[in-house]
Amino acid sequence: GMVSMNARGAGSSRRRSGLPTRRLFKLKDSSVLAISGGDLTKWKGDAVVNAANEWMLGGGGVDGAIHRAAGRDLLKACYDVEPNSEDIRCPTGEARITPGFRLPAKFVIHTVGPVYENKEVSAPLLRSAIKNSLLLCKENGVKSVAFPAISCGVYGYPAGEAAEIAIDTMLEFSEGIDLIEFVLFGKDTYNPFMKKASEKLAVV
Ligand code: AR6
Repeated sequence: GMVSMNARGAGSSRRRSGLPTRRLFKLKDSSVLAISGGDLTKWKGDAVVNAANEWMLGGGGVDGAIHRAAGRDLLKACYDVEPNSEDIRCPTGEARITPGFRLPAKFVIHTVGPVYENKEVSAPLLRSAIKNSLLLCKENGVKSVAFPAISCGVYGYPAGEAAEIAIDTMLEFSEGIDLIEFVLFGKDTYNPFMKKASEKLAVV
């Protein structure tokens, strides 16, 4: 992430300090999609989505930040998720839920996006990761959820392509969720995600 996009303050202080604007768009029914810049670990709401890996025992990027902020109890809860015979707790495209522990969010939804190969192979996996995260929200009464730009860091997904898939999937599966927010850590994701949302969605 970039220094200028650290999550500090909110509302009007955001603009004065040069932090990016938060914008609201209409999904379906009464669901709202928000796009903002900042640090997901500071986000207050029912759930944050973690861009995890298949082992679910932490890592770098947003995964590392979430584990640091939530504390060791999150690692214990992840460890307790039943692994398959290959020690995989969450196959690519699936999602698992744990408490948020010391995070302001009640839950963490851990999902694993694809390592980017090409549009044909990777798009269905990214779509599945987002769909399964939203289904877990519904099963657990989550009404507000924040997503990072899944796969857009070390997994190498081009941000514009990822934004398109994420927004399309949210349009399809947002029913019953009041607020879905992208909390984006740098211009490299904030700009393409804002552009796609502006093209596809009406503002609230
Ligand atoms: N808040 C919001 N977004 C963040 C934060 C934060 N605190 N920190 C980073 N990002 P990545 P991936 C952004 O690499 O590509 C981990 O090691 C970041 O700038 O975290 O899905 C896992 O353990 C980028 O735009 O996730 C896996 O092994 C976005 O989050 C692997 O990385 C996603 O970048 C997953 O790779």
